Amino acid sequence: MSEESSAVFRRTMSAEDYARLMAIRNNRLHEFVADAIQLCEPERVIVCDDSPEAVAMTRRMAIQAGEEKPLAIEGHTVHFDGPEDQGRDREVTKYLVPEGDHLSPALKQIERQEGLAEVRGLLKGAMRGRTMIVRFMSLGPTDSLFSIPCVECTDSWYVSHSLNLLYRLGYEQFKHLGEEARFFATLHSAGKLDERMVSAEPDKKRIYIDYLTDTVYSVNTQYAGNTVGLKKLALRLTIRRADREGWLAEHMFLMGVYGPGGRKTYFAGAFPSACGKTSTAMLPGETILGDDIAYLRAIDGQCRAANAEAGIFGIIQNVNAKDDPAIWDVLTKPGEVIFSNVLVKDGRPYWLGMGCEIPDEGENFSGRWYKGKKDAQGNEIPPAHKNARYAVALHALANCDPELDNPEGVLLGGIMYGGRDAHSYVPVQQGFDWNHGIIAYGASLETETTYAILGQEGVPEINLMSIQDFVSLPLGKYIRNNLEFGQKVRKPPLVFGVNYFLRDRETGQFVNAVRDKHVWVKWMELRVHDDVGAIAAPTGWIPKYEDLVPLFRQVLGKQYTLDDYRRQFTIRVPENLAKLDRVEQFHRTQVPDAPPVLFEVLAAQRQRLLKARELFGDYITPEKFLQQDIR
Ligand code: SPV
Ligand code: MN
Repeated sequence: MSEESSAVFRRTMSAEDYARLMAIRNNRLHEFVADAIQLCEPERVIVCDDSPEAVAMTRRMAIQAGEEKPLAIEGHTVHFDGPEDQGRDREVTKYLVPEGDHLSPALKQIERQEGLAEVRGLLKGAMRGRTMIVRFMSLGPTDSLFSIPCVECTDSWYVSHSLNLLYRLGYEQFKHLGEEARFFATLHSAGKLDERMVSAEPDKKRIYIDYLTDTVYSVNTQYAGNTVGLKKLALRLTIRRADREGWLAEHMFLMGVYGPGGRKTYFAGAFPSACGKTSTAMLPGETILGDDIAYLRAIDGQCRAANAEAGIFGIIQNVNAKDDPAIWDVLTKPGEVIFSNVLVKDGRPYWLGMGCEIPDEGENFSGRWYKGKKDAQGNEIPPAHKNARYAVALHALANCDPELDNPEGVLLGGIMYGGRDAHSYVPVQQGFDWNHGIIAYGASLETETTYAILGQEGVPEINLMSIQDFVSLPLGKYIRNNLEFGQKVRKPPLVFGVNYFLRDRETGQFVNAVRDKHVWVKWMELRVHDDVGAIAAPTGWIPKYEDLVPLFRQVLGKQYTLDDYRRQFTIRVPENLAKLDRVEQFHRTQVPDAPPVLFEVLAAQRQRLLKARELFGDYITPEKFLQQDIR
């Protein structure tokens, strides 16, 4: 360590904090922290270890500093982000690209030196008069093949408190790794704050990712997706590391699903935001290992998966007692929960679609709120933001899976990809093989813009594997890595496509109820063990009616009619051909390095659809494919 760094530490740290930092023998770490201090000029620096005292302190300080307020229920707090800081900000989140390097044009980027100068300029002196908190965490279970050590320097107690809930503590891991710790680093400052302790200069918000040094810079923002470096910012760095090392880092939940005789089968699932991801992972009676980011590795010929995180930062729109009992339970009983951007009245949080009366006034992300309040553009402000969130540790959930921290991860039986597709894909289907599933469901994943985008409702948009925003590699390379992964394991997980948003062609109503997804998941579980057969349709294996009837009865107590089945599983040839056109067009124009096999698999799907149309017409009830193998 340089003399200069040492002097910087002594000037800003207590003897205990200094000793804690020095106990980690890692030169790059010391230089990173020293640089952060010199750049941001905090009044003092606190170095946290894994002790319960350190953890409790950051929570206490978040309240004391006014970044969070306690709510009526023990352990619950609320945090507000500014009106222009309510979600991940695609526009100002950029890769720093070194000269001579090239990323896909689809990715936001800035020349590295220029970007560094800009973001470091904004961070200069940003922590004057404040405390910088140094946190050590681990992505993936600690002391395992999956672990990635991470350090975050932040001036936000809210961010530090969120780290407690969402990740595993990693100070001890850093200590024994020493110089071997190949860590990711985040430097964050909330920037100038207003009287509500909210970032006051959203126009100066920048989130820049330096993949050359595995460092993230974030400034003038508080929304956790922009500031908790271990979340999507680290995911972008992880994808590059996984690419170099031959494994996969995915935007996926992990869950355990019970099958006959009490056996448990693990599934991963990729869904774009607000497409049913967390509510699938939280299905009552099953177990959850994670709701956002999974690492998949081939270990001894098996596909094993671990959650990068240890908590949930979940959307809290339409969470109600009936549809999401497990989430509802943890959000309404004592225990540590951080709510953000909900409506608060008399110490109680309210959110959209919670299934009860919402007060006419209170405090929300806009400050004091009353019904009819308008923003600067004259638009009515909703009581809670639709991207309002809760943060909670997985261990706080009654349905948390006991294997969450297993250093070897869990054996993965299946993967599901789900989008928001009103017209074409059936509610559940299984790929004919790994490549077909990855391409026809993952690389073809479409979602639809919602009412949130003015005048654009229902416009389909490809979001490859639901991870497109975070793929820091050429997209074709990323697809190839997925395809090749299937060859590294003896029995790759089965790949399923699900669609909770299919609508009736005549009425426009959803063809499924919210909880029907539970039946699909149980069907997948049976498929993994070959306990039920399936019908080969042009787009994949689909369930047989006689297998769904008992599942609907057992899982939901519902009578499942042949009419329901036909409405849900009729193959819509014109809509599927149109979807194929969009998918092909996307890959031809946006993925210059798409692997040839991708187009072969899509062409084969087209052939099957055309053949089916010739035999049976445009809309084909599933039983037809019992008579004739369409492959
Ligand atoms: C998502 O939007 O996909 C999230 C939350 O999981 S964020 O941290 O904003 O990425
Ligand atoms: Mn996510």
